[in-house]
Amino acid sequence: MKIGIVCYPTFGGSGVMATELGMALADKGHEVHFITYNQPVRLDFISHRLHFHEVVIEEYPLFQYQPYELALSSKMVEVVEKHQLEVLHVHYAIPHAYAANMAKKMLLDKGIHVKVVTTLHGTDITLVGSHPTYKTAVEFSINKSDEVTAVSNSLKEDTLRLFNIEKDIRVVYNFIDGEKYNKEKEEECKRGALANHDERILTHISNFRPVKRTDDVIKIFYEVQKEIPSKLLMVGDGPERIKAENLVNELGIEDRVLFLGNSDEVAKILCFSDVFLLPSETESFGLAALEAMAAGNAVISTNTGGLPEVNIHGKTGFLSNIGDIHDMATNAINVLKDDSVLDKFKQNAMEHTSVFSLDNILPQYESIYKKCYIKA
Ligand code: GMT
Repeated sequence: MKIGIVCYPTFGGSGVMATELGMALADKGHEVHFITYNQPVRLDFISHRLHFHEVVIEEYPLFQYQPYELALSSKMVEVVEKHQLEVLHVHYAIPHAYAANMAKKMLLDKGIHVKVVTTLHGTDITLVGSHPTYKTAVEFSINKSDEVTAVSNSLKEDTLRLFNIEKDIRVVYNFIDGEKYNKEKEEECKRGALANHDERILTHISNFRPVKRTDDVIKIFYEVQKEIPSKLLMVGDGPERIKAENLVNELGIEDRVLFLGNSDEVAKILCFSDVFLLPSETESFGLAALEAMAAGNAVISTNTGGLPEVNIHGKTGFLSNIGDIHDMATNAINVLKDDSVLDKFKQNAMEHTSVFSLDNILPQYESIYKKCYIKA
């Protein structure tokens, strides 16, 4: 099929997922066109079936806010027409689902039919989307999409609770390309570059927004390092980073915590690590936790949103209430203090990722694309 993918081209999970999906679809013989304002960070042009179309915004002094949705809709119309795309698969409802539905209407006026598949990822529903500022437009875009998917049962329930939804929402979990993580394991993991051989490594990866509670990550680690010789890797960047760095300094653990910034070598970094920390306020799925599990990390997380669907309490890691630093630190210490316990959790975590394998998930999206046409 000929598929257009619209996403945020950044390090955020929805953009990462959309990019991995596009590359996997191209590998299976589909023609995939990314329509975004930058080349997606994880996009490598290993296939001649992958294309990237940049959405360019013309700045005009009258506008306090540049009308990105208009530029995006116009670009979608242009690309669909030129390349005869059959489906526009948009990731993250705001503003992508709205822009895609407008593009669909404009194309219909020209006698061109394209289907819109919207994948809901998280804060497009829970934090931002349901805010009165956006709610009407988000609800409209969801109801007008040909197919709607959510990345977890929890997100589906949140969507049905927060909006007046007239469509079926199908749950399609995020996926993982296990091959990538196995490859890192096979190549020698140069752990010694970051920690002494007797030290454990804990990792946190996020966009350092308040919802990730990065201060809790530092506080949990502070308790852990009192009992277990260890290092903490903080990967990513965002508004809370300076605050997290200040807290590390206040607690006097600068020599134990490394801030690595944004990285497109997440698989390499995770291969060093033993435990992944994700104490989020809300998390519709927790793609970073899944990636960590694939690299053999036990996960210490909160029990919010879709996290219990990914991280199985007592098997792949542990779940705690939001803000319960003591419980999360205790769980991490219990996992880390004994080699055989840690190995068991790591093994379980890796095994559990088979539920989210590319082989399981990709056909679900392909059948959704086909279903749009069968229904028409
Ligand atoms: O909603 C966000 O925080 C942004 C979004 C993203 O683009 O990174 O993250 C959401 O989508 C990810 C991919 O499906 C999920 O793994 C994250 O759990 C989800 N974030 C939240 O729900 C906070």
